[in-house]
Amino acid sequence: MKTDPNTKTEITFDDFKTEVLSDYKLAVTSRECSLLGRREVLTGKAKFGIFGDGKEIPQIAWAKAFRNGDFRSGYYRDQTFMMAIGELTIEQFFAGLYANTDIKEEPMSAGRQMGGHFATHSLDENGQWKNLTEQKNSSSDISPTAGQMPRLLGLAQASKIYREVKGIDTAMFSKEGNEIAWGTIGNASTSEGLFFETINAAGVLQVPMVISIWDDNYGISVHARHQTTKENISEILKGFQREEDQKGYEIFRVDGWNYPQLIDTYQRAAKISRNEHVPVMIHVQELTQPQGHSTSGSHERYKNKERLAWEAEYDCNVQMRLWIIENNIATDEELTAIERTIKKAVREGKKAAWAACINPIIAERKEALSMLEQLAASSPNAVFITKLKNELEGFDEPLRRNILTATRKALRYVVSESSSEKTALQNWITNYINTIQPKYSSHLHSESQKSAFNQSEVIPTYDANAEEVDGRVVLRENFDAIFSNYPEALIFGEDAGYIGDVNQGLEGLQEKHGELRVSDTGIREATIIGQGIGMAMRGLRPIAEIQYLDYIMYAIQIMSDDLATVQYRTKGRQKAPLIVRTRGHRLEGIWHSGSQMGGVLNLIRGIHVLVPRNMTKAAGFYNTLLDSDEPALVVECLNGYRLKEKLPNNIGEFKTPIGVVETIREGDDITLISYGSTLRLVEKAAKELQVVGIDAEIIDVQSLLPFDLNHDIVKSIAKTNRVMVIDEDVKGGASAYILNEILNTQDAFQYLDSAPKTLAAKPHRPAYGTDGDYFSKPSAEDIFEAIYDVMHELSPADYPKLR
Ligand SMILES: Cc1ncc(C[n+]2csc(CCOP(=O)(O)OP(=O)(O)O)c2C)c(N)n1
Ligand SMILES: [Mg+2]
Repeated sequence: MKTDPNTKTEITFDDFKTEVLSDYKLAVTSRECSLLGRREVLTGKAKFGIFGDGKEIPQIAWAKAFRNGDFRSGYYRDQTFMMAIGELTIEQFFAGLYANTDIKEEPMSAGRQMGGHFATHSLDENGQWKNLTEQKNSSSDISPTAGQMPRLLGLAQASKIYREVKGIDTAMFSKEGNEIAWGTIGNASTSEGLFFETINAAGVLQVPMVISIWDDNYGISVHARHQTTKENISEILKGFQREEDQKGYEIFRVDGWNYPQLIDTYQRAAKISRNEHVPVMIHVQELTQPQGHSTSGSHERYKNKERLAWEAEYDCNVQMRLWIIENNIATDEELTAIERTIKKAVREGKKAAWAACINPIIAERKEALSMLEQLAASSPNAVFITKLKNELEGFDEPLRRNILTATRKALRYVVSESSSEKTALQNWITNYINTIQPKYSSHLHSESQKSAFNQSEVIPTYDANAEEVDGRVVLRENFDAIFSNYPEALIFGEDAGYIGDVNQGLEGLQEKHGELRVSDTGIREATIIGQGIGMAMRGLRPIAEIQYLDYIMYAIQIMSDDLATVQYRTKGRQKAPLIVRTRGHRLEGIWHSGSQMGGVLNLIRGIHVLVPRNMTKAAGFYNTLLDSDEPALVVECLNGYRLKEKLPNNIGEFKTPIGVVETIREGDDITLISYGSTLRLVEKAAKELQVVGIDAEIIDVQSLLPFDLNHDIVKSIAKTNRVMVIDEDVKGGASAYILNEILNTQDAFQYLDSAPKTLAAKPHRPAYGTDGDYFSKPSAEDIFEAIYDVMHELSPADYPKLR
């Protein structure tokens, strides 16, 4: 089904005819998949369908320009393209629709994403890189409209880095930066901020990115007049057009039903972008949606008769067919015969895909039925068990949950019996869940050798007369070592380049390591993250700097929807080990003091969240992360850059372990759990509590996600029998998360002699003045009094009320 990527200049008519007919066959095959796919949803075999009908021909033209090593970052309309590059068969198309959980059958996501969300495998089954230069690559799609754009920027930038930075081992990733990152987006989705942010950034960076806009005049039911100024995206983006003396974009416009023009346009676009590293925009107009937007509704509701008639006439497949006949390439009869054969092939592929999806479940059901039958034979409650068995047997298209519902419910009928059949069923259920659960839950994190969980601690060591330096110097020296040791590492962000970041943790490093590796970016947090995701997907080790934690809100959507889900949504076949560096906690004012940790923690499961209390700990985290293959957010303490720390003599080597807490003060009366800047206040309060005879143990969490993997906190609580979690997030935020871990995961309840407490900030953000912090976040006095109150409750005589 593959098309020939090399459009030859001089070919015989037969060659030409073969290529054209092969393209037409592909267009018809893809269309037939869309038509049958819709029917599968309407009859209930699949849950939801969104297809590429009406966009076939431009995608075939695009595929001819797409080479090994190139990357796609697109959206749900691109099935024809995926078929054209040989990465989607009819069976796989239907396996996606049916959500087959076997990655061999459904290589896009093993049933985790709805159909129409495409991907190729960058990693093998052990999480090792494949040679990306020898295959055609598609980054894994996400559903939020325009969410593919930030990543596209990074995929394109990687080529620039590989072409221009010396010393990187490019063997698996790039051939002299000759790869194009190809994006696709719907016309309506260009209304999103992420689209405009990416377009501007790619123009500034001058990266080999070709963005195709599939314009069908609609976004679901909403017409272009509500979406786009002048109803024409390439018209309003004209100002991006490059000029003789000014860098910018090359912009093309082409009709989506014009096969020869499309081929010509894509060839020209590829040449410019690949050779010159110039971004290109292709506005593909006059596209249609033969079946409407998706299976959720019909477009007859919002398109008038004229529009529907126009769409029928300008359907790109219909136009290609006409063109073939008009140019005497093939006859109507030849084409009809081709269409008939394809219809049959798609029907058969669909059947095979359904069998591959349902047969394993039917086999699992057979086992369950036999267990139930045996259980019934051995139980006085046979009637009830047999009823469950019959129900399970009655499903024409059983689901795994039907199997578990029947078997788990059956156990309730034999709860007070004892028989070998009961034990057998109990074991069967446990084994079944253990086998099946990973199909739905694996690979939230890397499961490779390089997983951050496999990294062990390397303690910082010091000369006897180690110098005391500002914390930022420890960081700077460590980043210097990182850029020397890892040629593929690079850092970028607002003010991160020339001045070496707002706190000078990168001072002098641009001069030393070059403008491409230590660079300034525009003010555009979402695409800073996108640069990182894309480059990390292509084998580089980016560190994306978000200037302040407060501003991560602009980036949190893409971190949550894209970065956090890369491993999970590809079942471990893609990764983006991006390090996000930021600084936060306790400075001043509403937007420079933020600790929206609870929100962050809940939104980015899949990314490690690390909160080092000082710059040595932070540097150690960067060293650990660079040796692992996972994404992480590191929040440095904003008020810690000028505090003195000893300069280790093993800079670049020491490693802070991930998911490991540290006891920083030992005590017997109460365990205090905290992290980041608040820890210094907790330490101060603990010293003052000592004076009144209260002996507090302090644990630095360090790593919020993952959390205390060794369960050291509960060991401390077993000793002190009391616990308080203190942080500067709002109530119910990170402190509630920590307490939940302690109570539900570590079962600390049994050791507690006092109610477990949290002490958090006021629900508002801090006022700007120096007193703002004191009256908004827990102060040393608040901490002292809260702990004192716990002890007062325990023994009012020893600890009389303070006020
Ligand atoms: C952020 C976000 N908002 C809304 C949606 C729901 N949605 C899915 S597709 C779509 C319309 C997209 O239209 P367009 O970009 O023109 O692509 P087309 O489907 O027409 O090819 C909408 C609103 C979404 N997926 N993501
Ligand atoms: Mg549209």
